[in-house]
This record gives sequence, structure tokens and C-alpha cells, in this order.
Amino acid sequence: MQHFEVNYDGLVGPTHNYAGLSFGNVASLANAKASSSPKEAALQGLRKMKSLHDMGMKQGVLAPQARPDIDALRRLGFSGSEGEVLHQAATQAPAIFQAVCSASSMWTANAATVSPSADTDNGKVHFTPANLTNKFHRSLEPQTSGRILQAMFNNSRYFEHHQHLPDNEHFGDEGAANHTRLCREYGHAGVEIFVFGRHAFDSSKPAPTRYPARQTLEASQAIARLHGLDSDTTVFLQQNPAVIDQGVFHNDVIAVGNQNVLFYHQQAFADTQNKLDEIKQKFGDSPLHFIEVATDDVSVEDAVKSYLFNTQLITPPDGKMTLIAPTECQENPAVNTYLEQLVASDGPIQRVNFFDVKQSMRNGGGPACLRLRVALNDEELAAANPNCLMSEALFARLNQWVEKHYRDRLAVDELRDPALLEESRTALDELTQILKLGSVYAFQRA
Ligand code: SUG
Repeated sequence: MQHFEVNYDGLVGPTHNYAGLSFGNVASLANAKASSSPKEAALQGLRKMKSLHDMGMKQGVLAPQARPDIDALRRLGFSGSEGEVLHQAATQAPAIFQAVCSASSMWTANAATVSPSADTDNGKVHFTPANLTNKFHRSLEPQTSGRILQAMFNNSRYFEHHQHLPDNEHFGDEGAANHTRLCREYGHAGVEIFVFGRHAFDSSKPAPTRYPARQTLEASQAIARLHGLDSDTTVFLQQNPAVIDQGVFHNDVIAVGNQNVLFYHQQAFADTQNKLDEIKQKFGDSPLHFIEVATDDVSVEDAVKSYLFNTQLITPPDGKMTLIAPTECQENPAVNTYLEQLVASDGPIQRVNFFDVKQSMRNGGGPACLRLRVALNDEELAAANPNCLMSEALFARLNQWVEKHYRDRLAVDELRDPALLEESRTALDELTQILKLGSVYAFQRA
């Protein structure tokens, strides 16, 4: 049996914009109100997907969500026709209105936590959509994320889907952005590492003081229970509160793992040595590489600016472990020097490929934010929706689709244009036919 890591990238939605919605995410606040290019954003994402496909990786596409979210506005008391709802919200509550227009579902590392069948007690692949309670605009995502994932992995013999955790800060869950898995081979049982920011039920424990900790220990523990993980191969690790306060709002901004490599910053974790020892002990006898980047080589500030750790660490079929990095890493002198040395060293990371995903980066979303990893064996892959897998034909089709439906520029005050709602729905309705997802959007089910 063969095993793969499939990267499902979020397709950027037609309302991609910069609204400064994410307190604690430095890039989101710095670029608030800049005008965006939804078309360029979507094309940048597609180019990254196609390149990974061309490298021989299994690459998938995850559909964006429908925005503006009219149902959310109705729940908040805006009423009348859809045009009236949009108009009232945009004029009476512009901040709320901008939040319901966000294309934030593009960052599919936050769509769900996924445990491969080799790790779970019933031998199925488990999915739990993230509730994303910490940010209002993101808390609108889990239900539709769940529906889309069910349409993509629609076979109960292989796949088990859970409801997202209770919508409350005590169980704040940000999905795979705070979860990484180490293993010898993708098909072997691995060590699942859950990284949390704070203890929800024990306020005496250390926590950040400036910016929010979005993920709680209790949420991570609940996911491990739901997925039937073995405590002998599960590790709960606290993020260093001091780095959250420096803008590291998810673990994938400061650490990334793949197979037997954990690549992380010296300041990433609390209680680092004990936790690394625990990971080593749970991983077992085979070789395990901890690549720690020292503060003297790359400061936390440079890591946050360049997204050195929001790289995808992948193993293409040629076996050369590769970092998929944003071009910001090349542009940052300290990070570029570090990466040159890393590749020249005799370590497991042998190649770095740079990608321009600047449209997403300006909202704090790098290459790793844009993808949800799903490790599958060949039977599971055959049971997954084949229309969501990248190919020459799908790449050409999606490029045409973007060119046809997406705007070149979008300013925040253009979000209220009723035509944008129609454009977005027309585009997404067509997309569900291309990806054969069925009626996953509320506007299709009404
Ligand atoms: O949740 N940005 C996202 C970025 C998510 C990045 N994901 C990972 N690290 N995995 C967030 O903060 C900004 C939207 C705006 O400001 O318009 C935003 O939602």
C-alpha cells in the first residue's frame, strides 16, 4: 500500500480584502484598508498548487466560502431583502459588515484538524473543523468547512467527520495551524503534536498578556479524544506566551514538522527541553531531527516578518525534503543567509523553493496557512473526491474561472457593492460544479 501527504490548498475567494480584522496578527493590522487584488491572490495560490503538483506531490483544492455572509447579518438583526441587509449593515455597522465579507477561509490550515488512519483507534481518517472562536470573521467558517470536507471525503468506511467544538473561547480551536505530526512514513503511526496557547480552565498558568492565545489546551485535548488518539503517541505542548505577544498567533508561524523533522525557533515553546524529550521518547527508536533556529541567527521579529516557519516542509517523490517558502524569506537578509546555510549543511532539509503569495501574506497567511494536510493511503485517496485533485486540466479550468469571475482590484469600501454578492455567488455556484461538491453553500440550499 502506498501513502501520501495530500496538501489541500484554499482557493482564494472573490472578496479577498484587507480589513485589519485580526488583532495579534501583525500583517493583518499593518495592511488594514489597503486595496487588494482578489484575482492576483487566487492566481498566486493556483500557481503554488500547480508547482507542488508538478513536483510530483498529491495536491488538492479546497473551495472558498460564500461572502458577504448574509445569514450572519440576518442573525444580527439586519432585515429585509438581501440588498437591504447589505445596505443597512454597511452603513450602520461597517466593522461588522467588513468582517462578514472576509475571504479568510482561504487559510485552510485553520479549516480543521486531521488525524490520519494510522493514528486513530478505529483506523479511519478523522476530521474536526476548527471553531475559530477568537475572531468573529473566522467563527463564521466551521459549518461550511464541515460541509465542504464532507463533500470531499464522503465515504464513511474511510472517513469520520466530527462537529466543531463548542463555540466558546474555552474551547478555542484553530485547527491544523496548531497541530503537526511526526512519523517515519506517512502510513506509519506517528506522534501528533498539539500546540496550545493557554489553559482555559486554569488561569494561574502562564498566558500571553498583550495578544490573545487563540488555542486552548482543553480544545486540543478534546480533538485528541474525538480522533481516538493514543496518549502514548500524543503530545500537548504550550506555545511560549512571549512569542504570541510578539505576533506569533498560530504555532505554524514559529514551527513546522514533516516526517522525522521538526523545524522550529528557539523561542517557540514553553518548557522546550522536557517536551522535546517527550516527543523523542514517544517517537521511538528511529532517527528524529530537531532543527532549532537560534535567536542569534533569526530573531522572532524576522521570523514573523518573513514567515520562515510558515513554510511547507514536504517530501516530494525524489526524497529531497523541501521547504516551500514565501519570497519574503529571500528578501530578509538574516533569513536568506540562514536558509543558504541550512541547505548547504548536511541536514535533512535539502532544498528551498520560493513562491510569491504576497496577496495572502499581507493578511498574515503564508504558504503553510494556505494548505490543509491530509495523509492518505491509496485506498483512501481513491475514495476521496477526485474532482478536487490538481491536474493540468483542473489548473487550466480554475485559471479560466478566476479570470472570468474575479475583480482585479477591491477596496474595502467596494465590499458593499451589491454586484459583488452576485458575482461571488455566480462564481461559487460554478465552482461547485467544477469540483462536484453539490450544494455546500447556504445560498444554494435556501
Ligand atoms: O486568522 N488573517 C488570518 C491569517 C491566518 C493564517 N493562518 C495560519 N497561520 N495558519 C487570521 O488572522 C486577516 C483578515 C483581515 O484582516 O482582513 C486574517 O483573518
